[in-house]
Amino acid sequence: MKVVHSEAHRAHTYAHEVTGGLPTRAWETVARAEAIRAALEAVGHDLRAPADHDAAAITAVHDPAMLRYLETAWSDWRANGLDRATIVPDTLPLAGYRAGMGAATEPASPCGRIGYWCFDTMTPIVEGTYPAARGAVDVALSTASLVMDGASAAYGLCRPPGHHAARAMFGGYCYFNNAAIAAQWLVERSGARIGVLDVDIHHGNGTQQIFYDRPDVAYASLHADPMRMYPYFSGHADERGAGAGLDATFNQPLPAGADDTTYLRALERALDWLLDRTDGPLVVSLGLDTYRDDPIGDFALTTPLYRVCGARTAGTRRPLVILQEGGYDVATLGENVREWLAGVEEVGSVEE
Ligand code: OKP
Ligand code: ZN
Repeated sequence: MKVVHSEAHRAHTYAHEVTGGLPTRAWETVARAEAIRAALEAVGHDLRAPADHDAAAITAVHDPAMLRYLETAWSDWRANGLDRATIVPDTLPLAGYRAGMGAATEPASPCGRIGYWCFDTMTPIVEGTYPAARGAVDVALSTASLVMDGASAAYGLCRPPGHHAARAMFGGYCYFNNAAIAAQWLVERSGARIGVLDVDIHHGNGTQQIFYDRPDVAYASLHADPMRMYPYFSGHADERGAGAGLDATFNQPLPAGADDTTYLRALERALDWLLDRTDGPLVVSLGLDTYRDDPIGDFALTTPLYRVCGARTAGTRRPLVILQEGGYDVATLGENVREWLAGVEEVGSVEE
């Protein structure tokens, strides 16, 4: 299968994230993407670098002011004489802050700006963050191009991931929403109704929000119930879209310990639902943090199940734009991605 991978992710690196106000080890690491790359190279997948894309595809789904923020955050921080290695927010404009008083506006202070745009403390900005995030978008768009040019499936090794990034807010290790940018790009070029299948254990709040009121991109997600897991504030089963997008969002929150059988049944429901509502390519937000040993997940999936999931997804016979999201057990991440893609290839008609 054609695999797109960028070196730019390597400069997005930091030792700690902030959990519960304290520095804890970073889970979203360079080693994750390198483990995947090594595993895919080892079985002979066809790796290539992405083409550069201009910012228009980003501002088609994100607030241009957020793009400007991410582009300038590091130099602004430095220009203000702040010399810490990472930028993390400490003051966040919750809905209650300005309730009844109109929306918050972006302040001038770099410490205020990060709280205005970033919704959690686990998504630091370092010097290499912006180039890496742009690289991940390039990966997503080059993967989508391969599919528009006739590939039945292609895989983009996006890092950082994207599905928590909303129109005007980033977080959850995500800066730009790679999958949403790819889906929007596909809508514009194919004129078809596009599906997004999000199998990361965390709800893709950003992707859901970006398309919530639209019928042309249908979003289906299987994830840990937000009552117990990050991102906490979205992903309930009664969130089904709004306005013209009503019934174009489908959430299946699953219990702790969800096993292969439970998961496969939910995946099949999501695929049937997507087939009914779309007629074009599917974008897959591929998170492997559903794995039984994932350090931040609580599902019980096994490696062989990923091959079955890939095969069932390819069984839709829709072109697949498969984009990497989470997955934090570095020891097994490469083989779990490899197995998912092997399942796709087993269904056939995937060139190379
Ligand atoms: C990004 B993606 C662990 C807290 C983790 C952030 C999770 C972001 C997941 N103690 N919080 O969906 O894999
Ligand atoms: Zn995740």
